[in-house]
Amino acid sequence: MSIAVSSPVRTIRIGSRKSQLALVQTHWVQEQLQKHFPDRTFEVHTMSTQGDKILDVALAKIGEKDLFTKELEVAMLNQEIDLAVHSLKDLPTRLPEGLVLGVITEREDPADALVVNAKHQDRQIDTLSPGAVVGTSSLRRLAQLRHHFPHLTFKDIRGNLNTRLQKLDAGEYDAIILAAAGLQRLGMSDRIHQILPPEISLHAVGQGALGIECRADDAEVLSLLQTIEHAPTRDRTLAERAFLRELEGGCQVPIGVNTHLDGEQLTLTGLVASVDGTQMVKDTVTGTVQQAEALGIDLAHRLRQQGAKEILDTIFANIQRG
Ligand code: DPM
Repeated sequence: MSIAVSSPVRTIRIGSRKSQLALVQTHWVQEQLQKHFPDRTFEVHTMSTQGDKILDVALAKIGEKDLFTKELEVAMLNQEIDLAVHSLKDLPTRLPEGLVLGVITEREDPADALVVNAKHQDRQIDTLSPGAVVGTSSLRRLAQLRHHFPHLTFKDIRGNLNTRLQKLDAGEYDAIILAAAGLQRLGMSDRIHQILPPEISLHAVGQGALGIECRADDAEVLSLLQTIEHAPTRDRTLAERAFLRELEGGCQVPIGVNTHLDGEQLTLTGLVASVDGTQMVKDTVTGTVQQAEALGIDLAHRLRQQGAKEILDTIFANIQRG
């Protein structure tokens, strides 16, 4: 008589930041994986990152690219967790040795949204009164909005989504700009007053999608992750990320993008702007999805020829000066 020896099935440990949005995203991933692999155990381990702790300094001044990912990456390399769920736009375009972007899941609406104080219910971004105070701490949003609406006043805003909405409702701001995707995932779509069209605001690279990072040599986790891949989102965001990587841009630079997929045809628009919104270069490239990353690189080269390098060098020099 022979006894079947079954190796115990490995529990998969999913790492997450502790913010409400991060947890909603992580639990969604856990649920999807559980659906595909009902016999396995997926555990969530939460941890704080540097970006969660430093709340009083403008993000752009901190300058580090891995602010929201580093602690999770260290835990992965130390075998304490097996994968980490990130908002793709917070995941640097270059990952530490030994880690890879295992999968990209389906994107929500990648656009930026205008959220207003109740007294401005009848206004849109282009009808806010001169001097109206708009809250954002994204250099990308700031640069583009200053360019189009120089009569508005812009003020830094930090904290999680609920904190920001409270500050808006308390009257500290007339309006704030947030990613539509974050509001949608938290069940607060009703707060989206206006979706900003790409002509006004090109979104951040990867905005609205989730990126799941894991160890490069963990074939088992890599194969589990394949079940939740969304190919159209992958193709679009790989082009966007190649564009950003080629420009050597971090998370906090005035670089915006927009992608459009029509069958096999991928169109990528990118923009680089100065923080004051006075200088702006923008271009569009089209190719097939198989060329996604090459398209991103091509667009970066084109914008560099049009002056993007000088714009970015000035910004980096200013950040370093503090
Ligand atoms: C990055 C930026 C912001 C976040 C910069 C940018 C916004 C910072 C701010 C790279 N990460 O977009 O130009 O406004 O202070 C962040 C949000 C989400 C992921 C919130 C938001 C949710 C949307 C998503 C913060 N990271 O952008 O309103 O998952 O794409």
